[in-house]
Amino acid sequence: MLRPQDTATRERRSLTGIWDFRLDGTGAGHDARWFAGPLADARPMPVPASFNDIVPDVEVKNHVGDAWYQTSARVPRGWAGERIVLRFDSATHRAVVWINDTEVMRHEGGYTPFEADVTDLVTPGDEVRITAVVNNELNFQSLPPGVVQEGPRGRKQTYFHDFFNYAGIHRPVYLYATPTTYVSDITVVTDFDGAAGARTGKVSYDVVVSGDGSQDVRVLLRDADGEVVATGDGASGELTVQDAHLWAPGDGYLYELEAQVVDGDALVDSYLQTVGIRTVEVRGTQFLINGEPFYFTGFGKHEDQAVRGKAHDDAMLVHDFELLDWIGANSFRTSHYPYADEVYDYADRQGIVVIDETSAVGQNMGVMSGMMGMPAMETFSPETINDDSREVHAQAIRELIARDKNHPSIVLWSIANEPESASDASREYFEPLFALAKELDTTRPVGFVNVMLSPFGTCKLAEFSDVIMLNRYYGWYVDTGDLEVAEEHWRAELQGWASLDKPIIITEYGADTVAGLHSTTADPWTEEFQSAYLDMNHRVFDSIDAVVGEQVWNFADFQTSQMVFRVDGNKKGAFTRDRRPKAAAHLLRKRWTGKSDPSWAGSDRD
Ligand code: GCB
Repeated sequence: MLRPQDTATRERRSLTGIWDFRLDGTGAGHDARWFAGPLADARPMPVPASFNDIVPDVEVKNHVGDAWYQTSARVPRGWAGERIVLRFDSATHRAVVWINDTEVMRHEGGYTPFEADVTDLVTPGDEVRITAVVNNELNFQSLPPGVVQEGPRGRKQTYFHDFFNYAGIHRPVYLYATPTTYVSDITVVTDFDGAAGARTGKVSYDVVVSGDGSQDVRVLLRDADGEVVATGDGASGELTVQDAHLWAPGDGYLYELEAQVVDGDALVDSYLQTVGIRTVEVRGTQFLINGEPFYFTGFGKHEDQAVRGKAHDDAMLVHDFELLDWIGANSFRTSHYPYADEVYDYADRQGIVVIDETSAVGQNMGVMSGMMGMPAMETFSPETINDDSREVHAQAIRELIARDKNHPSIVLWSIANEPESASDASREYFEPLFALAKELDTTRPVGFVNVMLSPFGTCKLAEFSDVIMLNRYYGWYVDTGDLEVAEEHWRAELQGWASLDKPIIITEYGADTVAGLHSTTADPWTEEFQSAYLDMNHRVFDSIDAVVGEQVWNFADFQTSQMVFRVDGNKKGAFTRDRRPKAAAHLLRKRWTGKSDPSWAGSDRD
């Protein structure tokens, strides 16, 4: 599914703004046909935004169930004769959408787009009513999973992942128009021959055209200056780029492929696809980008901020990338769900490397159920995560790869974070999902993120993973505060993993740290401890060649559900939630860039 664009043949109208909104905890709105007229008793709600923190009301914050959104929009009169589409970039975790009185689409999964052709339901020049009911319940067949329990004060949502269950319409909504014969998909795969100076880039393309008109395709590839450097005829082919400028970490050089549908000399449709020419390969314990060993520095992130919750925001996007640059991070993981399209576009432009993750987080009853006071349960069983869940998971992988396949910044798919991975049941569940991801994209490695509860020697999924991704908290959740012992234990486990002859990325290591809390003895929760903890980890990583990356947990402090071991959220950020650096940020900057700030460590300034 291609994103809406403004091109010579296409136009879009953003529906972001303030919509009408009403909670519906009992689900009465469906039967009462709330979509069939103006939403009664509505309050204003911004789109995009999570609804939870907009209103200072615990009923809104912790709402479980349906939430209705409604707006009206005038369909541009110039769209007569065009194909008209309604598109949501996401709605968390599922939605049903109506145009006027007609249901036009349903979608499961909170982090990928969905759209419907509404041409027959709208009249250019007229106003339409758009209603969406968004549901935020998590169960064993949703991603992520959760359980809704009846409590003394109504229904309560429990889940097994460590971030707040923000919900709502988190990303832009569009009405857009294309010609009735149009480019409906593009796949681009790149390669190159030769060395710097005489490098020939190869861009294989595959363009899908839908509609009844001419199916003739022409493509033009332009360089960053807008010069056409290659052209092709036909829906698929390979373009050759002399003296190609590669996309590389830190050098987000992009070409632009224009896919045209033509009818003789007439232009029927035009779609613009950015292209970064680069290769990715796993060889032995090395992770190669453009044939060169790459070492990941950076973070696991979250889409999380005050007020907006998980809503996309360009100011925060650019600011976060500036901080990544400042600190010397060359990469991040989209823990623990697909992020907004804008994030990957910007990563492409900035030359930041991305590990792209599905929203399969919390498939592990062992990690959280004890802490949440829930009875012990099997993770994978007919009553819990089962075949239906796997189909939802498979669909999430399909939608992720379909949406993100053309981003040069993405070098690795992560199909799950910390699932239970030591049982035969987990192996049975996951084996076909690894196969699916590899079949859908033969150009990128596929992996999953392993949890501490499944240490080296016990994991039944590592054999399917091209890269070993480990989340480890030696010195924090185990050997708490005892960094010497933690270092021994950590090194011993890591040496085991290194024997598998696969690259290892440490996708999480971190310690909760309250900004401003200090001690001379580096006690847990202080800024000194966070720094000492990171130093210890770095000593371990530096002693093991198979380690090809370190991503600190987390880039910034973030909101979680209420738990006794969370203080207004998770505090493992190198930055606070409002993006102020903790001491650890300066330490990381020194390690990753060699630079230190004048205000920090005065004795070893640049
Ligand atoms: C993990 C999870 C992450 C948590 C983190 C923590 O292993 O992957 O979602 O937030 O630990 O801080 O406990």
